[in-house]
Amino acid sequence: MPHDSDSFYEVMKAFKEKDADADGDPNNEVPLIFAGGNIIPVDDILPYFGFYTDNFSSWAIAEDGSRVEYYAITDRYKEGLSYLTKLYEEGIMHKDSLTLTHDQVESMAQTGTAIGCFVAWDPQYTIGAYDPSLPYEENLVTQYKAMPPWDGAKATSASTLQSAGMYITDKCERPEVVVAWADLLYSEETTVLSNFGVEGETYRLLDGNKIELINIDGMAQSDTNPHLLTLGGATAGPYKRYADGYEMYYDTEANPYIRYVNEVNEEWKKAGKKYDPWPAYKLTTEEAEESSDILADAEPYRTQYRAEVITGVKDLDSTWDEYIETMKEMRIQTVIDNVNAAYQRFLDLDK
Ligand SMILES: [Ca+2]
Repeated sequence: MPHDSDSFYEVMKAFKEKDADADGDPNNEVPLIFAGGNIIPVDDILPYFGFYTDNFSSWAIAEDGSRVEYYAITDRYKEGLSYLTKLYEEGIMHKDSLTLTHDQVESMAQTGTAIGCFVAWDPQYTIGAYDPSLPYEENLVTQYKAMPPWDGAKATSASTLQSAGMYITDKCERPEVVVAWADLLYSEETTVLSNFGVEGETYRLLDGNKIELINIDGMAQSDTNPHLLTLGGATAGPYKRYADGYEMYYDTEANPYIRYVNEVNEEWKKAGKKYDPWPAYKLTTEEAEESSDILADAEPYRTQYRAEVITGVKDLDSTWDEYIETMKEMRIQTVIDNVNAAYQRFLDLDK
């Protein structure tokens, strides 16, 4: 199991060169792949380098916790980019990793392409759901193990502490009805419905308070939030997320794989290898508006530059200074200041 960038490189290289799937063709393996076209950006490798990032954002909390960095203009990001460029150049990273969608990666994996490493919430999303009718070892997904954070790094945690809001338009004639409906989102009944669906159809109730998911074809059953009722993107919805009186029941005899992701999560937590969830700092309206105007230019520029460097259109070392200069002209420092003002207000709450 790789434990730093060098050993990861060696393992990926061996996967590529030594005919990992043993079909006699040493060139049909995919050592490393991302679904960068929609949900799995190549930046997902950065936490392994010790980036304390929020999911899917370009921000990282500095090592001493004192401030938030727009990581895409830091030297350590430059090192990460250089590493990704090497993986691309040498054919270790799949050449379409910046544009492939998750569906495409999933279909490659499930039609026989040997993939060495990929990113997913649960390996079943990419490799295919565990089939309890087959022996454990014959399920391809069981051959994949979660790679622990590299030396000195930790894994990111979902940003479950982010605040979410609900807005009512001034055209709404009966706001009290909307608010009453919102109240329902915090009831135990609706929480169970939104997380687990309908009793008898998508879950079974055992011993009065144990919920077992059923009939969720093709979905990884270890996922306890199967998006049966999605509100506001499901992960940051303005509603109660956990049903206090219930617990998940897993039939580990019928499906010994079902708790794999949870177990890895618990193991890393116990070993101190998980960052705390991101703080719920909040920008003022002015800070947010100004920042989003600037990021509307800076973010596409960041991803464009990242793609050009990785694919070799631009040479990293000779264009980096110009990239930083352009970011400064786009006033990225103003966004950094705004975000840090909000972060500081959050830290001050503890005082
Ligand atoms: Ca092969």
